[in-house]
Amino acid sequence: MIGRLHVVTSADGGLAAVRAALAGGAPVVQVRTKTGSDRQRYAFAREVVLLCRADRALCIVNDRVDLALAARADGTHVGADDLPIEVVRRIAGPAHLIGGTARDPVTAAALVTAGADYLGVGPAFATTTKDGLPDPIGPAGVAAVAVAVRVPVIAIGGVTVDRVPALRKAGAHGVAVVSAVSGAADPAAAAAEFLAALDVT
Ligand code: TZP
Ligand code: MG
Repeated sequence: MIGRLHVVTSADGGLAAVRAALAGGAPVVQVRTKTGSDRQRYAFAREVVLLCRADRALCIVNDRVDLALAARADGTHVGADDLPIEVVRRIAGPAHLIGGTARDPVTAAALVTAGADYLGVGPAFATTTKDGLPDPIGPAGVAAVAVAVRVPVIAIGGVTVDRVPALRKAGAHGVAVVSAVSGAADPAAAAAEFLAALDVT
């Protein structure tokens, strides 16, 4: 089963925040880059893959299966504007982890049928990290998805340590966070706090 804490990279944190999050015990790092050339994005992803390998963590690349495969990452996380999951699976093969994004049970079930290994579900709460998001679905919305699918549900959007218990109670397997770890003053301590809240030792 995939790890419960997915630390998503942020522009401000960069590699230093990734190193620290891994030191704090993060089991999964998602490389999320929205700017820069493909060469730069590849180089960053490759660095994160190597850091993750050294700490036995998984590395998942957001949006782009080509960058994920080029960097030899463990998986790709795709949303509604990215390549369809069936296509990502065809390109990447059976061993590649594929995450999909859903905010309702019908979409979630379709993504699982298409081959998603886990789902990012949200935004769970309001966040300023990503523009143009729909309204937060709250723990109740997360629960509606969690009961509809058999793959791990990873809640994303405005997740803080204090909100972990409600999300776990809603059936979330884990959480994905940007600002609460990658943007924290001490990402190692922040990751460790999340893991304690998620009951991971
Ligand atoms: N997708 C849905 S919410 C979100 C993304 C990338 C941003 C989450 O960032 P934060 O800082 O953990 O609220
Ligand atoms: Mg995307």
